[in-house]
Amino acid sequence: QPLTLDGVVPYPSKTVAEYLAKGYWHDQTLPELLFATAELYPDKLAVIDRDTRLSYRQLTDEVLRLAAGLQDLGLGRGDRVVVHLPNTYEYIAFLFALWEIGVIPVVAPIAHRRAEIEHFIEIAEARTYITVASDSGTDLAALAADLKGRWAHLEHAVILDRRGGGAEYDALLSKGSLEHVRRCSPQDVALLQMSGGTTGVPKLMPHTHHTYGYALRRSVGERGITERTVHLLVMPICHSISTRSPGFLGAFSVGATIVIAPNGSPDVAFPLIEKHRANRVTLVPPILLAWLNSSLRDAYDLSSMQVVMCGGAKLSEEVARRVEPELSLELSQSFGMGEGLVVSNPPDIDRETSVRYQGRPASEADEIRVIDDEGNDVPPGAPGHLLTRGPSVIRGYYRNPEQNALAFTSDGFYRTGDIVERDERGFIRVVGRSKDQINRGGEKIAPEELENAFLAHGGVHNASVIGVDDEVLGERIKAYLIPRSPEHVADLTLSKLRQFLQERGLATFKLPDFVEVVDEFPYTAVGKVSKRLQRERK
Ligand code: J2J
Repeated sequence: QPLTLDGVVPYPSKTVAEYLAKGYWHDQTLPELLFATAELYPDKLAVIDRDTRLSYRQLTDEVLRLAAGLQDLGLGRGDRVVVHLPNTYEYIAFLFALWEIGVIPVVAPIAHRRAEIEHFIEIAEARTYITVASDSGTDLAALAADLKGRWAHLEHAVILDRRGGGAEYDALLSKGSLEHVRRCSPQDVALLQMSGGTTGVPKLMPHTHHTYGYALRRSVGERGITERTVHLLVMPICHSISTRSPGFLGAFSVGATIVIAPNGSPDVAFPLIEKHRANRVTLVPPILLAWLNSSLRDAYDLSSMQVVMCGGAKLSEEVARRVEPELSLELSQSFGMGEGLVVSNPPDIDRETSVRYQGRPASEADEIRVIDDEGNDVPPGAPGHLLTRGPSVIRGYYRNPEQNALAFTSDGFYRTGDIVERDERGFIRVVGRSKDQINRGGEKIAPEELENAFLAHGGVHNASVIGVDDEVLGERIKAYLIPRSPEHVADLTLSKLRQFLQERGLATFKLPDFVEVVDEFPYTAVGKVSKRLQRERK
């Protein structure tokens, strides 16, 4: 029996039946996917992380022990647990162990801080918070201790050592081992994942075993991932790029190996490629640019690397053109979103398409509409708003009817907020954005969240936050501030404001790159702050 989780918009039963009948959704949970592969390839390496190398058999053994430990904490089907870990194999073990006992992980990037974590614990009524002792100088153990007293539902905190493992992890592993049986339904919510922000507080996306299973199978099929793939995972591990596009789940569906890197910078990634003969990687554009321009390229043997997948933000054509000649790598662009849809360029596509387009849907079930401001479909080649619906796309955010009314049509299409052009063949190019969001090298920032934080500053009368063009990151964050009074101007410097926002518990990647104090904002005819004019004036 599927679990009903309050605050989740269900798929119409007709759609469920159709997706199952047509084979888009399989009768398989995510742990079942891992266990099936482990039967086929018990001794193949599943994951390499620092000095840890786990075969599929070892990984599944560890998952079942961890599941026993988590069950011993009193966790069970439908409970929510916030998982806030850096790129480590323990993250993967926790996810499978939680799924194994039917618990729903709420996954948070390690860059998140107090403000985001509090929000997730509260909205999901989480029973446990799993994190590391510290990250980049922030004491997360202290944060956990502080948070634990705040809500009756938050019963446990599990604190790993700074880079994973540690006594609390070992204690969870010491409770024996569960037997692998189905404890949840593939139709259940598998995880709650943060969406790229457009609103004052981050929204959570409920993905089921069905939606994730579909997405990872498409991604693996499209991009030729096989048991011979050695995928270097460098992007934040909880992002859907690292999880299901194709990510570790895609890799585990075919018996491939995942090599985990803490990040994608050349000095970290290149030695790992050489050491483990990695042949695939997924990068965001600024990291790809760093690889292209790195003086370390000659210092390491990168000859095993075959395909670089790039997505998350617009890749400029000039940079795209450099990849194959300079890195001797196949470039596979992709365009996707946590809400579901991912398109990518097939491997055999011509060079011009692979450079200029981000891809096309892998299946007719991935429904696409490109419409004008009035809601009419536009002809091929014309720009329009992208709407999408399908077996990978959620039908609404978790516990958020207000945003759902705006972001989803009544017949279940997600309004992506992206402006795209689709050619006669169905290939998509991203040409702009209608949503109020900043894409800083693949990190998504909601201006409204920052504006709200600025408004809590005693010296700020009003705030408007925009993205300004940047050669490397695509965009950077600029805040225009109107001071309460002339005496306050001295407090509104970039460094003081960054410190203020950090103390409010905001993740570092959301802090502004530039601040400008102004007397007034430009307004539109209807009296709203005109971000378009601000961008033009900057
Ligand atoms: C321009 N904008 C892009 C691209 C994403 C695979 C790939 C990416 C994501 C992702 C993902 C872009 N060119 N190539 O989850 O599984 C912008 C769009 C989009 C938003 C979604 C995956 N690729 N974008 O980036 O949820 O604006 O997912 O709507 O983080 O990133 O961001 P996110």
